[in-house]
Amino acid sequence: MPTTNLRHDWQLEEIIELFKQPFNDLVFKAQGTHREYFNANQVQLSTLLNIKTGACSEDCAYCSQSTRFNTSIEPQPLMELETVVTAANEAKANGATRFCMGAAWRSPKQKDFNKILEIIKAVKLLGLETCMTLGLLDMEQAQQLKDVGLDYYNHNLDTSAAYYSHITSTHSYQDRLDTLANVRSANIKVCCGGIIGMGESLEDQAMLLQHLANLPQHPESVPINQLVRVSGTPLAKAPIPDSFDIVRCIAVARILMPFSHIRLSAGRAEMSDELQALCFLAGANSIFYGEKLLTTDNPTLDHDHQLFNRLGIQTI
Ligand code: SAM
Ligand code: DTB
Ligand code: SF4
Repeated sequence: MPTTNLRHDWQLEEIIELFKQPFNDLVFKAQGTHREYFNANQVQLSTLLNIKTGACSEDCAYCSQSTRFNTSIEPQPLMELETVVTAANEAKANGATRFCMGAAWRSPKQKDFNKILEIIKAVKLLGLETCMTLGLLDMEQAQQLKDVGLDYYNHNLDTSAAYYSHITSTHSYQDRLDTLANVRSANIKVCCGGIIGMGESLEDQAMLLQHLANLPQHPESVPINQLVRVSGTPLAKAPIPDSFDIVRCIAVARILMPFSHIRLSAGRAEMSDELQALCFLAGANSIFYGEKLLTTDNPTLDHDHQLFNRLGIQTI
């Protein structure tokens, strides 16, 4: 598939103009773009497993796993290899093609890193694509992950650079950009997106998408999460965004990054089937599939199968 005609020079005003188009025009344009690059009736399935839970030093305002907030999460150390492999096998049997493993760390420590490398090797042997999200990485760590065959690294920008200090004070936007650059230079595919519903403005959403689209190479996967409002976190009572704004965000991401998988990520458990269908129409072509995200609930497998059957969507 030719990627040479992908743009990396999006101006903020152009993106805001896309957001402000009439809804039908925007969704029609996004669906047209989607069809140029993808089968519009296929959705990719990624299953998540939290391999290290809670007790994270960072203060990301949305996160159930920060040690700074009083949430109901019971911290758990890094999982044993066998437990991860059992879960990966189950995900594969249920139809997932990618297995994404998350750890609540600012960055991985050396003592855990060798175990992480063994986990990647074992999950790859099952014939699944592997994805890890472990926090900040230096170049050497990224290279070590690549050497054992890691396919994707997830590291979200979460919001605009301008709004980031409202969300986290313990690391910077630049820290996250440096990690993304390290992952890219190790030749690992990039999974990078953000969260909607943290009190950010439309301009912040546009700036986030601008940043992603103007990276030297578009992320191969772009997760768009709707905030899951976790009790005990500073964002527990954030207002729920207008459903149509989620669809607009997906549509703009699809237009800006036509060759990327746009993943309708966290928040599906609170979305109607009709809203999810609109997101697929706007160009979302991947989901997190499995009854749990990291610490919160996702739709049941039965519910997702029924939805895809009703929509005539084939899963890959
Ligand atoms: N600690 C690592 C990091 O911060 O990159 C990896 C795990 S972190 C939980 C992965 C991503 O999950 C975050 O960057 C955020 O985008 C998403 N996330 C976490 N909690 C969320 C929530 N309550 N609602 C929506 N997305 C959330
Ligand atoms: C991403 O963008 N969303 C996933 C994954 N990458 C790691 C995480 C969503 C977490 C939702 C809240 C929770 O379950 O704790
Ligand atoms: Fe820690 Fe990641 Fe949660 Fe931030 S998002 S508190 S870094 S687990």
